[in-house]
Amino acid sequence: MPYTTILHDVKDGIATITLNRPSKLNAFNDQMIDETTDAFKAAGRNAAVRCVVITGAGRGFSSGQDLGDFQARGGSVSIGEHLRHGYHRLIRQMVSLEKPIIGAINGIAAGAGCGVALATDIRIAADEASFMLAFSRIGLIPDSGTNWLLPRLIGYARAYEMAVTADRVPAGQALAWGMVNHVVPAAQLSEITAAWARRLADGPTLAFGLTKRAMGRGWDMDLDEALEYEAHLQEVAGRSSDNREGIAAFLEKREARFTGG
Ligand code: LHQ
Repeated sequence: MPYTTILHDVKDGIATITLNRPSKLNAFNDQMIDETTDAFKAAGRNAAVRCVVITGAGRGFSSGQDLGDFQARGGSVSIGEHLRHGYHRLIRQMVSLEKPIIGAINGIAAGAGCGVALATDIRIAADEASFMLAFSRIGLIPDSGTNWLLPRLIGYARAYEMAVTADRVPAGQALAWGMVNHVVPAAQLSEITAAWARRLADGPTLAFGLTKRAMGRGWDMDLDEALEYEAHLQEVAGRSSDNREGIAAFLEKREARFTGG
């Protein structure tokens, strides 16, 4: 599918998705939701892709739903259906993608844009980035998985405060709260993200994917279930060529050369 609202590049095992409606701080219209979902789906299908990076063009990561676009429909669309057919597919696609996703958060991530940022696995924020649950400013509740993801990351008290105040949380605060993994100078975001992407794309992709599955499902399990699930997934990882290569490399005192299988 030819994309018009995102830039999409696949090179050396790394797929890069750039939200590309900079004049609106990369607000999501229907097309951008569909194209982003499709790009993540394609990353899942392409065995050559071993890491995905998502970022925004211009000074924003994403300002969430394009409110002008939604308003223009004059109330003809139910918000629930819009979410079900749009953002839910996108968030599910990201969370279920068994490959690491890096969020290179270059600027503000607001509303559903914050939800998309939270659905990445490793978040690297520029020092000028910020996060904002803009929803309550327009009389809505957080959506796009935010109510599920954010309290798990930073705890209920902080998440609820972010929701009811809709205040901007600067990158440094987000780091202190555990919302992002790293904060870097804006001018170095691309370079540092590229180094992270290289490292992850050179890793044992199957094990990275199964780890994502184990941790994602583990949230809702008791200890016995989680232990059993780990054993089941480890059985799978233990049959991979990367497991054999990792052990051989250790014993031969050399760097492992993982191929992802
Ligand atoms: C925008 C937007 C935007 C359109 C900036 N839309 N143009 C799901 C289901 C259905 C309905 C509702 O929503 C949802 C989920 C959601 O995402 S709800 C939350 C939607 N997002 C927001 O409420 C955030 C709205 N934006 C803002 O509050 C500000 O733009 C922030 C705080 C993000 C950035 O502020 P500034 O840095 O001061 O930038 P700005 O406001 O000047 O924006 C730059 C341009 O981008 C401007 O256009 P203009 O033509 O005047 O230069 C804005 O109108 C446009 N823009 N966000 N969401």
